Amino acid sequence: MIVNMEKKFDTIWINGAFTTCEPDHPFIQNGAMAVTNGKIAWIGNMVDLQSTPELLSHHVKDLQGRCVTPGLIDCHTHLIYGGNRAHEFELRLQGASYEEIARANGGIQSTVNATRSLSEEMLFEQSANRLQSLMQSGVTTIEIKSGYGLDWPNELKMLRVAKRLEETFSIKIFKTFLAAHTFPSEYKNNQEKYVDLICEEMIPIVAESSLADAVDVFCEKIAFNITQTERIFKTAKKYGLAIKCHAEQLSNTGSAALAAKYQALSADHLEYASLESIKTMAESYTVAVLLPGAFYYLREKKLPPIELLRQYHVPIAIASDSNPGTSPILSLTLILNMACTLFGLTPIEALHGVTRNAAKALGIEKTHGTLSVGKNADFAVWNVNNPIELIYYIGNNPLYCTSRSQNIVE
Ligand code: DI6
Ligand code: FE
Repeated sequence: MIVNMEKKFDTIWINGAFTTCEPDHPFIQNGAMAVTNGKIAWIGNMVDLQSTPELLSHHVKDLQGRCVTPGLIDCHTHLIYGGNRAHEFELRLQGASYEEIARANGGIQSTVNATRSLSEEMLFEQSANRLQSLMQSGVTTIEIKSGYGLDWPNELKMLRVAKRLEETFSIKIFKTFLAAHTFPSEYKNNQEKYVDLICEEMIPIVAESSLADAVDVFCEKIAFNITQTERIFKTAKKYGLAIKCHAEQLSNTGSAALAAKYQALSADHLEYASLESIKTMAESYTVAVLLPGAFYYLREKKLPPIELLRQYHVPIAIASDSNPGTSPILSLTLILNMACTLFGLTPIEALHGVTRNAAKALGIEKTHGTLSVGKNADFAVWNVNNPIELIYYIGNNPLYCTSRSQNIVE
């Protein structure tokens, strides 16, 4: 018997269809979920509630049969940037390749120029609009990379904007330092000096000032080679930062295996990853982050090795890769659709790719990614009865509301 003076839960959500993304209890058809201090305190069938909802909490919310999922996690984005690259989109439609445009000082370098020229205030404003769009597609946690500054003042400007976005919108932002995105024009003929700058000056400050959670490298013919990548990984590890890698997007470099050897949280893209890379990833629990938006915009033909990832039980996450060059996409539900239609993931695999496995790709799986007792109460409520409908429609917005534990001061 519950004593009326003290209610058991802060809030209780009733009459919902819960997709927990837990392997053991994936769906609760007519369920309830209770939240206390920003954590999930109880989840189960309505019939198993200890008492009537009103006796359990002052705040009873009737979901009226709506579908509830964990809050979506976009675990790979480049959301903070200046300008846009619509012109390159046009050039590619006329037959120019991404590499050709990059080598002609377009590509990442052109966004670096545009980002450097913006004030911190303007950069914040432009990025805030994009963040709000992604949040409207159910995103409650997001990873954002630096990498369009490529000198210390501008990389720092990006990381400060990320922090301000986090505070302004009460959303968890995992910050990744990506000074190793490409060689800025002033170091084009002196690449080693730029790697020195990253390893000897930038990473130590990033780590000591807790400006980022991880370090990422774009390992590719047009960016950092495998030796340079390894040196940056070693430095990141030495300073206690997690590792991520843009691996084998355009060619087979062995970078996914290298990232796994350094216990990277994730290796991302992977269109050209080999069997060897996948075996190494499986051994080190490195998550495969697949990015169908970039595959789509580049009109890539080579699919990532989905079947091998399944066979070796490498967790598959999917993300927007939201960026001005190869994936100007601001809807994670569209990305869910693309993961199914372009990559052949099942809808449930895709959903796990933006929840439980995306949490693993950020190393936050103890607190995020599933609707389970003890985890943060980050969830999305949708105006649909079945989670497959989130993936099936394009162009409507079925989001009803989200709840983010970041809102709650503990
Ligand atoms: N791979 C990508 O998909 C983005 N970065 C990367 O290394 C593209 C970034 C850009 O073209 O601006
Ligand atoms: Fe990327």
